Amino acid sequence: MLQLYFFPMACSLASRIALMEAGIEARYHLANIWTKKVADDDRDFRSVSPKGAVPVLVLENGQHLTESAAVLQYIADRKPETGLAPPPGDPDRYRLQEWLSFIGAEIHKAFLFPTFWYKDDASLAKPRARIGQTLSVPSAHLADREFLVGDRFTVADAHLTWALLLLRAAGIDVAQWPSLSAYHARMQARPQVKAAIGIEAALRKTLAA
Ligand SMILES: N[C@@H](CCC(=O)N[C@@H](CS)C(=O)NCC(=O)O)C(=O)O
Repeated sequence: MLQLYFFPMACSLASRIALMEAGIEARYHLANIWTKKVADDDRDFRSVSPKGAVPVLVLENGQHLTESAAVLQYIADRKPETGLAPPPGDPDRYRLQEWLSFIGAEIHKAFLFPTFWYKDDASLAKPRARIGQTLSVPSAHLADREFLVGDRFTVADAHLTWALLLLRAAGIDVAQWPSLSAYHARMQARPQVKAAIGIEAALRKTLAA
């Protein structure tokens, strides 16, 4: 069985959404990204991944896969019939990778990461100045589309759905971009997305900030 190391409401939520949308059963281990302790057994999380960051997907052969873009595509490729990623070689597969990179680098690392890790105004001035321009890209793209890639839900939508949740927590009012906020409402109405968020939001409340 696949195993996912996650922290509630962190970027690993996208991997949980992907697993649930794919109907893949997995074992979930909470890794506290602040204390670097695995909740199950108090192990140092860096013994699972030297990066000390979620997500970490443990495959049946014991290999540990990190980086959301890789983990999400791996999960999608385990169940190609779900269409969670266009097949390799399909031009839309590169569109999927384009969005996964954009969300991971331009939204997550350029804005969300400094907001939640550095917190001070001086470090955040530039990310804050840039985030509007960044979000105008998916906003324009989604003005006349239901999903980021093609005409069905993919792991790129799982990733953006998570990022939009965190943007809200970071004080960004997504209502400024009506197509993004309508998209977010649609994605959150999906039963598996809703269930995944429900599980992690409840778990997060049990942990200190
Ligand atoms: N590039 C990685 C970033 C992973 C990452 O930054 N995860 C955060 C949670 S959203 C984390 O675990 N941070 C802990 C740390 O960096 O020490 C990915 O896309 O998966």
